Amino acid sequence: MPRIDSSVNQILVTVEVVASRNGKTKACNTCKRWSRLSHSNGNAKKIIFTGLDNSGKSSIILALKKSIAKISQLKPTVGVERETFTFLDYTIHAHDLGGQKKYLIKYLKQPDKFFEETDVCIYVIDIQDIGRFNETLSYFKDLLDKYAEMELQPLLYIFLHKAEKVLLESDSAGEKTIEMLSDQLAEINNERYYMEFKVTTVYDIWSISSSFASIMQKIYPPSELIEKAMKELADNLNAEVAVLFDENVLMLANFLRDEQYNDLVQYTAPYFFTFKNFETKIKGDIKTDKMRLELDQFEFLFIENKDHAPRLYLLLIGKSGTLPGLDKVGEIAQQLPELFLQLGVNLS
Ligand SMILES: Nc1nc2c(ncn2[C@@H]2O[C@H](COP(=O)(O)OP(=O)(O)OP(=O)(O)O)[C@@H](O)[C@H]2O)c(=O)[nH]1
Ligand SMILES: [Mg+2]
Repeated sequence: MPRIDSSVNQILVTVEVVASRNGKTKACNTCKRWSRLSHSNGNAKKIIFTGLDNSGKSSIILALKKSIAKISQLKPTVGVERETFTFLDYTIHAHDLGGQKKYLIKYLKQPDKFFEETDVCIYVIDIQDIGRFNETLSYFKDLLDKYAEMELQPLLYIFLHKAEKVLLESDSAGEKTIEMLSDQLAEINNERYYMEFKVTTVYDIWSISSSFASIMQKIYPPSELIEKAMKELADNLNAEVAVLFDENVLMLANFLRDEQYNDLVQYTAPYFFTFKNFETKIKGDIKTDKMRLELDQFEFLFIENKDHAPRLYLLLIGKSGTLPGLDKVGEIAQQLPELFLQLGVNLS
């Protein structure tokens, strides 16, 4: 890397201040970009979806794939269907185990074939199907016994599903059902496995996506997730550096392709914040929510996310001519709080 003179006085070569657009940024393809960039990194996880037939396993997977419209056309799953998801740059192998009786018998007879190397087991129960509670509790017990025999320690997530009445209306009977089921499941588990309960419905997609995000947090430590999110952002924008700050110039997350860029960040970030503080004093209607700076063979973009409280600031550094236009970068910056929220990372 060439030597960089980090004196603030010499940095000011060109500052391009771009007028802000009013209103919120329209939805962009960020999510698609995140997933398109994903690739297997040898850190793939196996997630099993199991439970009785008709409990909603395949519907949950479609909800995660944002293919809600297809739920009405779902047919009972024949045997095991394998799906591959990407989450940031992790690969998730989801195994949707058809729940008809004949299949359950088969899985339990050949557990090695179906349950080996399970990292997470999502056990789905239709909480509206009271007549089949004993049946589902019995399969759950058999399943846990098989995991014990195989000496596996999957993380168990119980999706108490079809809970729209509980989540979207107030349904005290449904709440009692959930409590009763949770007690019985906990008793069967008898603290053998890590187990969490999630209340879900396809009528509230957030209930499913946030449950899945919390599973991801459990599998991958949040700091690692943040790092990966910033790396994906940098890769996506051809940036050498991507740093997220709060308004006190506190670094919330960063990705540096090379440690040597540290100095550049350290010296340029305060410069942008200083300029921001002058905004109110500048005559005329000059906005400083998007700034571009060129310095030698580098360019810098500084973007403010005004919709998030507290405000977030994204600093990108790239080789000259490689960073995208400010509008594109602005759209992506708008998506950051949502992404971090989904990861359960508290930025406030
Ligand atoms: N009320 C309600 N119905 C749901 C919900 N999720 C799924 N369903 C319905 O439940 C039925 C069964 O859903 P599937 O996803 O096919 O169930 P499955 O567990 O995959 O069933 P098998 O493949 O046979 O094991 C379908 O008619 C879905 O529309 C939900 O949250 N609430
Ligand atoms: Mg199915």
